[in-house]
Amino acid sequence: MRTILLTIAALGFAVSPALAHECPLLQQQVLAAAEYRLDDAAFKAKTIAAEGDALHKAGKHDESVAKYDEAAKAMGITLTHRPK
Ligand SMILES: [Cu+2]
Repeated sequence: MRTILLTIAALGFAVSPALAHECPLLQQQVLAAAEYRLDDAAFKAKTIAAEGDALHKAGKHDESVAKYDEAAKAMGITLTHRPK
């Protein structure tokens, strides 16, 4: 049983990057940076990040990543992308 679970876990790791892309990681970074900021830039970034989340859920991951970069730029931060 343990071996089966480990195999499933290993398969999940192998497959998930292609499926999930890095959008959730980028969203985390944007929201963490915006969390305690009340300025317009952070508000704008959260709005753009919400659009990015919608694109991610629609399966448009490249467009989603671009949105998160736009959100980060609005706040003057740089996101750490996962190496390709
Ligand atoms: Cu995505």
